[in-house]
Amino acid sequence: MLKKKMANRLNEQINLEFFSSNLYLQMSAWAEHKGYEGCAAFLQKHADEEMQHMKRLFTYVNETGAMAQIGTIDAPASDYQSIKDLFEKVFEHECLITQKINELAHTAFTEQDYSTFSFLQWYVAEQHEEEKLFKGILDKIEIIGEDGKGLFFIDKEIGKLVTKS
Ligand code: OFO
Repeated sequence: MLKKKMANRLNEQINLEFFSSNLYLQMSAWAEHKGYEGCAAFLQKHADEEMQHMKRLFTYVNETGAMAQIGTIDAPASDYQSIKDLFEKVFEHECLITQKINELAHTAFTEQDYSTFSFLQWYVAEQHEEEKLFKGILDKIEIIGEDGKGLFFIDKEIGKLVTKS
């Protein structure tokens, strides 16, 4: 049975995962608009993954005697300076999510809610993967460079990630 405090925190995370999904979907629209089809496809797929993150939490809250509560979801930014700027913002956002997951795990532990603590381990591992993935993309952008045909190759490389995962 979830305590009120824990249920509230998990509901906040449901909201954040929704926001992540909307953010990446919005970013995919920007990428599409600018002609970066590979990035757009990748971001769309990632938006779907964020919905899965949301659903996993949604189900857990409902299954543990509380009720999932969807709140107001902030509108995501829709303008970016460049592909590099966009992925820097993705990376920053993922670091924020990691921090939030760590705070959730801390709350679960200190509340002696070991079931939730155990449930959250999936997210702890997932955030490690997410940070690695987006840091890798930023490294690629740095290596290829945005001059000349660079952007074309960056878009191609990021597009390839859609089939990899
Ligand atoms: Fe991108 O990990 Fe959920 O929010």
